[in-house]
Amino acid sequence: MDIKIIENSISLLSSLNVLRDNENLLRKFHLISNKVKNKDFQLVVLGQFKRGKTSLINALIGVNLLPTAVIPLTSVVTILKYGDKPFARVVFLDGETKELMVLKLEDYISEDKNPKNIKQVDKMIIKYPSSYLKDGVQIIDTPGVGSVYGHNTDVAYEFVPQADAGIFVVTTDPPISASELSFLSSIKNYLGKILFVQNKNDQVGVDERKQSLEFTKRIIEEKIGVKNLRFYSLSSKLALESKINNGISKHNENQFLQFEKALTDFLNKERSQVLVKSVSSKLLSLIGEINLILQLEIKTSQTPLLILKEKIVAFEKELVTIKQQKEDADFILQGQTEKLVKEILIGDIEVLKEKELPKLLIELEEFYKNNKSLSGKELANKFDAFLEESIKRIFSRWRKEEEIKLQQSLKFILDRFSNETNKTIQKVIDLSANLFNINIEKFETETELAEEQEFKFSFDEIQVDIEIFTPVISHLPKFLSHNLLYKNIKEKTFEEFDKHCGRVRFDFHQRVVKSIGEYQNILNQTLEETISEVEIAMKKGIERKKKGQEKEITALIKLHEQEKNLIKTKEMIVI
Ligand SMILES: Nc1nc2c(ncn2[C@@H]2O[C@H](COP(=O)(O)OP(=O)(O)OP(=O)(O)O)[C@@H](O)[C@H]2O)c(=O)[nH]1
Ligand SMILES: [Mg+2]
Repeated sequence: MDIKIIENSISLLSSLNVLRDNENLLRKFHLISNKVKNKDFQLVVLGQFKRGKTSLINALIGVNLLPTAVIPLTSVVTILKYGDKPFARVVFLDGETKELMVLKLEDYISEDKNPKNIKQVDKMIIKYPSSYLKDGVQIIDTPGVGSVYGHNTDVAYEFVPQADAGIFVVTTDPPISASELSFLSSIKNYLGKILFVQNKNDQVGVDERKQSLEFTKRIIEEKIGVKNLRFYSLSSKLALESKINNGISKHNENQFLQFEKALTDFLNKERSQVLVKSVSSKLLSLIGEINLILQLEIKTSQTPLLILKEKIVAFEKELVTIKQQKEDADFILQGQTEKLVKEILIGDIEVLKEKELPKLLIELEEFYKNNKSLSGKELANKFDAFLEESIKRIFSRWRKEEEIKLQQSLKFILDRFSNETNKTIQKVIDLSANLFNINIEKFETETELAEEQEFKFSFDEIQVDIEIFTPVISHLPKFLSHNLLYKNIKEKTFEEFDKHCGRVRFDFHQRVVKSIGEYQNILNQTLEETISEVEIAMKKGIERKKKGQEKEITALIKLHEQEKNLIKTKEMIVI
């Protein structure tokens, strides 16, 4: 289906009075139409280290913005978004952020200045005024796979499933390698949404380029079983140079232009597919809801006042029972959630302690051996700093991992809460439809979390404050003071480790409970909205009756017109 159909149906729906006069329906409608307007689209650039991924991005946007080098460089995911002015923000693993000068990017996203991601960077967000980044497109630079830095490969692998489309970069010389093949094979299911680039073609002659490409394609076909992948052969280096110097290298420019055109077409096509997929079922569900309200308005207009009032009383009475059943179900689920979270947290904290505490003690011993020559005061200060840094490192990394794990476990609990709410919404719909003998086609009700409402745990900074030095120590001979300090710091290590275990457990538990509460509120709000939509439709029926028969007939004609338009809109989407 074409995105145009979605846009047309949205504009048809927006003209319906039944929607415009119903605040709750209107809110749901805006949620969907904003999704179409503002949908982010993530285009991820992938490939082995040094194939020129970052250079390709620079060539696309036409400036030397992201750092490139001959050694494995990009070490963290870098997200480029549209912005009127250049802007950069680094996001750390513990959720902290820092704004940067765009020129200083290298300090955080290069393997050289941030080896093994020692600065604990989660990602870099850059805004730039490039036409590629308009309409919500984000270009994402990933660390290269297959370099000596294994952690870089993990980052790239993790990113593929969540991206909307990708560009895979290989080079002319060397052609495809074993690690590139194994990467491709692991993302085989996603190949349909990936464009392929043979970069650095300026380094060899035309014949060699062809040879290299034929080899790469043949190997992919043989080893992965995918035929006829379309590759774009180009030179990012020359393309960037020619963009900066206003088009000196004409030959290369044509090749690059071809790629840019393909990319634009691909983006348009993929973007609309992603949107159509995410929006069409929501639109159908909204149309089902609008239809119910419309039918209710039509039926209430045709029902005598006395009977109408009786039906409204019956509706409210039955509603009390439905709400009570929902509360009971929520209560049980809440208890199960608390239990599950506690069990996961307690288990994981035990594992953390078993794994990390002995390691830390060995590191401490090593550290002590290397610093024995220091004075008592100096050693004490070094111990303090060592422990502080270690605790922060261990717990901030663990918190990040645990957050992902808990998010996954909680997803299934949240789904159960959603199901419960959707069942209740369905009961309300059935109740109102049955009361007025409305024959409506069944439609899916779906309450789901918007991305920004998903579980997010924002934590305070990890605070560690250690001081093991006491004035008495300075009066002791060195061997005694050092032994004492070592003993003290070991005790402190146990103490601080335990303290932080308790703290993270408490913190996570609190946040999970709070997030579930917030989530339930959102779900309950959707339920209340559906109830209120139905009530409004019924009340409108009473009001119309009070205005007299003539007005009622005109209103009915208008309602039937809207019914026709609604059917037309539905047919557009279903076909
Ligand atoms: N000759 C030539 N060199 C290129 C081209 N594209 C990139 N390079 C060079 O190749 C090297 C690697 O480029 P990068 O863009 O840093 O490669 P990368 O794939 O991002 O590397 P990692 O971030 O380490 O994975 C740099 O020295 C670039 O100047 C090209 O089209 N032609
Ligand atoms: Mg790079």
